[in-house]
Amino acid sequence: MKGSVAVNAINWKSFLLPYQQATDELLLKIQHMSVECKQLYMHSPIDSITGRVKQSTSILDKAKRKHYALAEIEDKIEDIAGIRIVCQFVEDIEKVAGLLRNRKDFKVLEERDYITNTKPSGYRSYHLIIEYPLNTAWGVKNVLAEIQIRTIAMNFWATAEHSLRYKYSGNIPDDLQERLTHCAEAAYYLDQEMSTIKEEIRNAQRLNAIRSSLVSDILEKIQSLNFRASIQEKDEIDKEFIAVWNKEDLNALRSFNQKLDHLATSYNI
Ligand code: 0O2
Repeated sequence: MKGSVAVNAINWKSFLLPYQQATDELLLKIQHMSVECKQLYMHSPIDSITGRVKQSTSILDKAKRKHYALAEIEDKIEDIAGIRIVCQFVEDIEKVAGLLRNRKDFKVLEERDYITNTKPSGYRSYHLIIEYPLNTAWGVKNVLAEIQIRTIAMNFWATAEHSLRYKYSGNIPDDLQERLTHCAEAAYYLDQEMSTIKEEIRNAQRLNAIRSSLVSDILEKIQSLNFRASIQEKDEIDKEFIAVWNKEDLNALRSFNQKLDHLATSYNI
């Protein structure tokens, strides 16, 4: 490895600490962004989020592969702090990228579109390289981080390929590579097919979310009525709830919920 800094000159624990803090903060902020979307639009373009700090061995491997001096690691390896956002549909990727571009708590330095420009390996994903101003005990430190945005299908393929690439030290046997290429094509078609029924899936998910929030609302009301209603009334409420619940009809649940509201008002709850 070129450069003059020896491996043992790096205190890895303190070197990685700001990256851990940046990863934790970004993870929390993006999780909240997803919760806000759910509250506002009844769904979030984000299916799941994970974060990780690159291990020292992987940092050294990458520095060696890219011929970086150890002193250059901080400026040149952009994915020491890494966030991965997984979406259900390809269209969600641009929505998430848009939300991230609009944020004022970090700066997007570069965008890498491996979806339009699929890598020769078959890798598809959208990457944002960001500069995150981290408040530390010693002041503000600008930390580079990579945010990868991809679909569930892209993620399935990339995770599998990553494990194989690691197992075979980058030299995946030809027959396996060929099957991986077929899998990449299958993942691409899966994404396309899922997009064609996206609206139906979204509507079903919306209805499920409304139903489960209505049912928990109803159960809470039944609970509070339990303290005021007579035994006979409680019995009737229970029976009616079971009947309405079994109908699997959203409107029936809604009117039962309203009935409970009236009942609660009559009991001054
Ligand atoms: P890890 O273990 O995931 O952290 P390069 O590594 O040279 O291909 P570069 O210039 O560092 O790429 O940046 P790029 O292209 O944005 O890639 C950074 C990360 O994207 C990689 O980190 C992987 O996580 C992912 N990635 C890029 N290409 C591929 C690929 O062909 N297959 C898979 N499975 N993932 C890929 P690391 O450091 O390679 O690995």
